[in-house]
Amino acid sequence: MATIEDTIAAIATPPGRGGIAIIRVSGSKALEVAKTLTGITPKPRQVYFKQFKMNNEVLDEGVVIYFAAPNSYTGEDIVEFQGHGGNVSPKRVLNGILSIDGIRQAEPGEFTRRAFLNNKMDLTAAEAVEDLISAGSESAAKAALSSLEGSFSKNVNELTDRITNFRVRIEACLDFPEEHEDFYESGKTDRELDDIEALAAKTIKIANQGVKLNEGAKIVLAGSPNAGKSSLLNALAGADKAIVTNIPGTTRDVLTAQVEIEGVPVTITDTAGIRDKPSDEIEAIGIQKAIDELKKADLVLFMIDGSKSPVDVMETYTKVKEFESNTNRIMVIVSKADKELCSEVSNLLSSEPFCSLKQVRTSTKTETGLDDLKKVLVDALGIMPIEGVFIARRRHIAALEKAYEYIVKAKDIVATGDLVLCAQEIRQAQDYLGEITGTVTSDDILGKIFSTFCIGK
Ligand SMILES: Nc1nc2c(ncn2[C@@H]2O[C@H](COP(=O)(O)OP(=O)(O)OP(=O)(O)O)[C@@H](O)[C@H]2O)c(=O)[nH]1
Ligand SMILES: [Mg+2]
Repeated sequence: MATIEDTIAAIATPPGRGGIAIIRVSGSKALEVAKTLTGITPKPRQVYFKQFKMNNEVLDEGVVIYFAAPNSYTGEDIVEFQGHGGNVSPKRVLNGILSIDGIRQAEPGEFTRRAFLNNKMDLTAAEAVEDLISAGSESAAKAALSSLEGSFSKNVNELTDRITNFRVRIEACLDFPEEHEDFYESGKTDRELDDIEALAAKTIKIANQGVKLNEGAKIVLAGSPNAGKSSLLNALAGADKAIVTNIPGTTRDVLTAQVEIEGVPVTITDTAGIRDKPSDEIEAIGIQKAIDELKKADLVLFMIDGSKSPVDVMETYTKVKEFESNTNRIMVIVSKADKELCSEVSNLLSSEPFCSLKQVRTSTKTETGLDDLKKVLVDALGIMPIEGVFIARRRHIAALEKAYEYIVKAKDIVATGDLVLCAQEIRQAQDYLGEITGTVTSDDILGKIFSTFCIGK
């Protein structure tokens, strides 16, 4: 069975062609591995150029560095072999290392898990390591780095400290009832709880933005054939990604483009035009795929060709609505603004259901309305540029919201004078905050978190 006592090894750099690959070894046998492969016992933090050999066979040559515990990433002895990149050479070195008795392949995220267990970083920082690696935009990377450097934990710890101080006062009051009046009279208690609530609300707001940066958003272009969806995808992506023709039913497959809107990584998905009578089986499959994409969208841009009499627009909309019932997530794009707006389309747009939806008129030919569209998207996706934003995950939001719920409960109860119950509620809030930074965390949760990490990190 794998335990934390094992010495672990993994290639820390991505597979494929590259100049250098790093093979990392962590644990009590790391130095023995260095000795076996290079014939020397490296001094901590010194660089040696050596051949990496197993049983007299040269596997590679490169640099070996030793980081002695506890001054290493994991807090354990670490040896790094920096050899040649590529698909083969690093694996030969790793296999050589794994053939040494007592060394096993690291599990995903195991180096970082050990760093957490050895108190080198708290849980938000450990998660930020992975979020930094998979950041989809510069803003996401900056926010991840901010969490890694402790800005998220600082917020949570400040909240926890204030709650602890409040608990100390409550407990004192419970132990020494003569302080009971003082507890209420000064108005300090109300102020303290108001401050705690405000800080929790602020932290949730920033964390929500952090989740957006982390996860990005998904926008799906949908509508009747020939409405101009693929043209809009190309315009937003700034590249000819999708085929555009005047033949209805051109797009069959799902196509995506990555764009950045106010720093948030956004995936724009182009889909086959939805109609009742597809021209062939391939188009029918494409339409089904379009419908599947609707279910995953944060926002659907429903495109209507503004230049000609609407055909089946209501039917197509009804279909879209069937799979995206939240109309806050549907926006109407009226395309081909360089041409005159057809009066029937105009009538359609001023009547239900379209008059209740946000509408933007665009032309990809003259680029009219594209800047407006981006502004409206920022709004619709709830993207707010926030100072000091840190990266966050849904589990953090869930825990913060629970903590907030208990803070509000404590506030209600304190007014009734039931301080025992109030202390219990505030304690619950504290426990939820502890889940975020990892002071209160089960093995199950840790397993879930670290299993999504890269191997070698
Ligand atoms: N004048 C004008 N023509 C446009 C505009 N956008 C798209 N078109 C034309 O409309 C036709 C259809 O455009 P597409 O972008 O392929 O439409 P689509 O919605 O992807 O169509 P399907 O893939 O068939 O569902 C093409 O001939 C485009 O050149 C626009 O803003 N102005
Ligand atoms: Mg298309």
